[in-house]
Amino acid sequence: LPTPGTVEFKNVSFGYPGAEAPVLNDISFTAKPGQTTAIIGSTGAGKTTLLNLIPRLYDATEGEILIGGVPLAELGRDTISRNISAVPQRPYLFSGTIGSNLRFGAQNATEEELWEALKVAQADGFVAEREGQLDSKISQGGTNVSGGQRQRLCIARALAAKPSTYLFDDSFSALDVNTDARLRAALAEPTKDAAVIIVAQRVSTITGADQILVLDHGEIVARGTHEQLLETSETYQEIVAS
Ligand code: DCP
Ligand code: MG
Repeated sequence: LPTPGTVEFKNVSFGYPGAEAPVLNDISFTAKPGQTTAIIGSTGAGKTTLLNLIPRLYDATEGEILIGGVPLAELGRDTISRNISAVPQRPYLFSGTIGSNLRFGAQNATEEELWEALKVAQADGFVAEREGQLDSKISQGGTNVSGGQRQRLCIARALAAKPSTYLFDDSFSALDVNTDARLRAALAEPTKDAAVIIVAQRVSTITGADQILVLDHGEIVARGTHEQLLETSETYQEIVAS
């Protein structure tokens, strides 16, 4: 890829099959490598839908999405999944072990690399305490770990794949504020050359983002840094105040 990681939306609209109204309307932005792009907005605004278009869970109805300057349609599923790590809003673990879950998308990762990913994800502590550690069993759906642990294991899995683009859908909301802050600080180094797109509920998660997109009813109603949006966007002020 010419500029791996860069995600570009060009006038993208999307409606779910069979639905009357589009869920996303004329979305344009560029998420650059080395930068964090945050998406914030009320429930139902279309944040998850927007993220899901990037790994082609759905295809845009209008407009175009490019990764590294190449339209998604020309990239092929393998290239897309090799380049993108997505942590979904409801993260999922498979039946197997912690190690096998982390190696999904990183088959050749060494144990050392897995522990490194766990450390960044603030998950090394509880994994070290489990009997068998990386070999400890995970039940289907990950029902034998807590929601916050599941979220952190899925973040570690995303890191272990070493992609050029990271998509985090509300991945930090189940964490307490301190763990959230530590995790995001730890993410800086491993994601420094990647394009990072974060959907967030909490403003504190994204105040440091290079670019914040405020999504409302499927449209980007404002964009800028935290400071800029505090000055310019009423919608953003309302989110901050809520
Ligand atoms: N929608 C739909 N069919 C789906 C998923 C969503 O019709 N399979 C609709 C429901 C919402 C709109 O699309 O009206 C946007 O949904 P999103 O899940 O994209 O919204 P958010 O991610 O912004 O909401 P939340 O903050 O609750 O996660
Ligand atoms: Mg969502």
